[in-house]
Amino acid sequence: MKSGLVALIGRANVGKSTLVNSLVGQKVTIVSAKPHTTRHRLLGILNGPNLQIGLLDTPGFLKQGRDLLDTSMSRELATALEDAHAIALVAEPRTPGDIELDLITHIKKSRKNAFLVINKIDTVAKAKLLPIIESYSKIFPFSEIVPVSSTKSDGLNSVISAMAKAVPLHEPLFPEDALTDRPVRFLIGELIRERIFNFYRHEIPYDVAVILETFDERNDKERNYLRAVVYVDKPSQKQLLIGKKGNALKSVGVDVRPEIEKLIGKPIYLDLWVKINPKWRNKAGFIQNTLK
Ligand SMILES: Nc1nc2c(ncn2[C@@H]2O[C@H](COP(=O)(O)OP(=O)(O)OP(=O)(O)O)[C@@H](O)[C@H]2O)c(=O)[nH]1
Ligand SMILES: [Mg+2]
Repeated sequence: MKSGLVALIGRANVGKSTLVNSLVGQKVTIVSAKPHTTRHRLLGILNGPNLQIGLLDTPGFLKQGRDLLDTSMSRELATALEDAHAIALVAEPRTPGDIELDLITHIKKSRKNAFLVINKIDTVAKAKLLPIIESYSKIFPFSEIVPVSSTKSDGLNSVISAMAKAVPLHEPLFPEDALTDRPVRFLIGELIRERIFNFYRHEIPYDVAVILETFDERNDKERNYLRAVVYVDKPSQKQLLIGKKGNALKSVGVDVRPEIEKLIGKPIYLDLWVKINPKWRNKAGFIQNTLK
């Protein structure tokens, strides 16, 4: 039996979270077309024959932080690097840029086994891959270079075998029926945040945090009552989020409800509120609360 932790690191938006979900076989971490969607490290668990991998999804690499949220995201990434037995650098099918070079420096310092996953190969012609692979292998001796498409589930078996080689012989680290280390309360807040990342433009998603304040799980009730608060930074953002006659916020609720119901296996009543918490991105205690 082999079991260990693999950290997936990389530039924002390269598809780390999509890859984690594809490998776990279920959605455990949220995905959006906007960069810096993931804010906390999160464990997804992959179980295979004689193999269990703890996949550490991490926030996209930030060269320079502007506030405490950015600092916290960078710390989450650093901790995942420390905890992991091996590292998967995830990149887009392009020659390495500044961010990839910085991350390779971190990998070198860690002295851990590292392999490269080139994701989104469905977006480029095959002929373009070879020069990209060559330029990466000149920079660092990756144990393997694996081209994949996470959305098309293409090449996933090669990723799993690269991971299997990189983790130690060990009893399973986690219960075999677990999919993630995060409590369901956190996952529900994340699903709501994912909708906001996908529904709203400009800076709104980046200034939004979601906290599930009430999760009434009583079995005697036909529906579970959930109260979630969406925090924003400014009054103008609150207006935009709610929309005319509350229509925009209502659409978020209608869209996310079935997915929450699927997650907890019971119909819900979802009460969504918007509150202003000025400069929350610089409040350590509040940021910590978004993790629970
Ligand atoms: N075409 C294509 N798109 C992909 C693939 N994998 C991910 N994407 C898209 O890339 C975007 C970013 O995906 P995420 O999984 O959120 O990326 P991430 O690296 O976790 O991003 P951060 O959390 O912001 O660092 C989404 O729109 C995904 O649908 C892929 O293999 N092919
Ligand atoms: Mg992510």
